[in-house]
Amino acid sequence: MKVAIVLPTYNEEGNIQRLITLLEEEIFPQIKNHNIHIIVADDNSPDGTGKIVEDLIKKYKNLHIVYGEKQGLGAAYLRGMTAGVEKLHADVLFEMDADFYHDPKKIPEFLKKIEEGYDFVIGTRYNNGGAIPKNWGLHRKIFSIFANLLIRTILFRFSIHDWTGGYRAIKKEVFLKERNEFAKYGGYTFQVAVLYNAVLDGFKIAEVPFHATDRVLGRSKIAPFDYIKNLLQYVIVSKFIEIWNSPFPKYAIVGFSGYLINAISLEIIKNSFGLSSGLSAALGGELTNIWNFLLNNYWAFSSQKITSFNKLFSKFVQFNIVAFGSLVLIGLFVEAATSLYSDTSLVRQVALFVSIPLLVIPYSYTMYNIFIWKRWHIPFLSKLQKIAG
Ligand SMILES: Nc1nc2c(ncn2[C@@H]2O[C@H](COP(=O)(O)OP(=O)(O)O)[C@@H](O)[C@H]2O)c(=O)[nH]1
Ligand SMILES: [Mg+2]
Repeated sequence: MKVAIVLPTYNEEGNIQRLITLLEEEIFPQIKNHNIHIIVADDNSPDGTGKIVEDLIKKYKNLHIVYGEKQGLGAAYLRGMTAGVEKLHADVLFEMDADFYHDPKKIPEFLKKIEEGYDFVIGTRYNNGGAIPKNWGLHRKIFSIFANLLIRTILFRFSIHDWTGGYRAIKKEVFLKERNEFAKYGGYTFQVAVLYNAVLDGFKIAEVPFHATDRVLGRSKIAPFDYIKNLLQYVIVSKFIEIWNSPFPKYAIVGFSGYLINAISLEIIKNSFGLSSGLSAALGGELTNIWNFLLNNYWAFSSQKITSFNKLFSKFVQFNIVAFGSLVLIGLFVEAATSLYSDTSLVRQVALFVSIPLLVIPYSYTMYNIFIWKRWHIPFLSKLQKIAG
């Protein structure tokens, strides 16, 4: 494969020659099965970084430089990667800092993951033996760990440990799909945005642990507070949009309409057929199940719509089992609340009311997504998911 390592630079005169030499003389010779290039994306650094690279280009034919205005790191990557795809026809693009923060010895491991079929390989500092720089102060360490934990929690994607890091290898297809995310945001928010969109688009993600090392020469260019503010804003807004676009709001409307159907049908059945109250409620309950199942299938979860008649039937049976589980949960909760406090109408009603958002919604939405409509693929439940059909 053709690989382009994009090195963004702004005033890296102290590092760039040493890094390029290390890559060319020590790392690349170990990689025999790929054709590797370096693209320096320099923003007309006043310290003469570009001149140093131009001198090295005379020596290394696989070294290139693209200049541009200083418009932030994301814009520099966009420029470098666009050149990689359009001019070099690269299949794989690397993101890597020019200040030795990212251990270049790890490049072969990234490429191995790509060979295994992954689309997006992330260098991670937070699991499997990865590490943040040892010489960082305690504050910075806590801050860095906490920020990533917060992002993972808000996005509710725990299998990716390092969202903010800038040591990555992506396939050309990922770049072409997500290229608009690179220059949309200030600071390093683009790193999260590119990765998050790749996750939503279903690209296969892998992680490679590495030890980060603080720069020895030159200065860091980040402005921490702006960075954190933009990042948090991005993550919260994006998660909100994800939920908004998911089946969840429609599922909630279906659930509420089901409640109304249940209440009304109880009265209609009782009054028109003269059945006992209990039987009327049970029949109304089953009518509600049918209503909920059909509306969820053809509207809320229409992206995973079940169409074959046989499957519709077996899924409806499963749906009833899930609904029965909800009843059990409500029953247990009301029972617990009344025995814990007092068996009054107020406690019963409050317990019933609270049990819906606390237990029934998380439980049933999860079951629908895992077993009925199967939007979520949970590795350790994959056997059960298969059985569910
Ligand atoms: N082209 C370009 N490179 C940048 C810019 N900001 C940072 N870089 C480069 O991006 C890498 C990481 O930047 P650095 O200042 O070390 O950030 P830190 O590691 O988060 O402190 C280095 O190679 C920088 O030279 C920019 O605005 N334009
Ligand atoms: Mg750095």
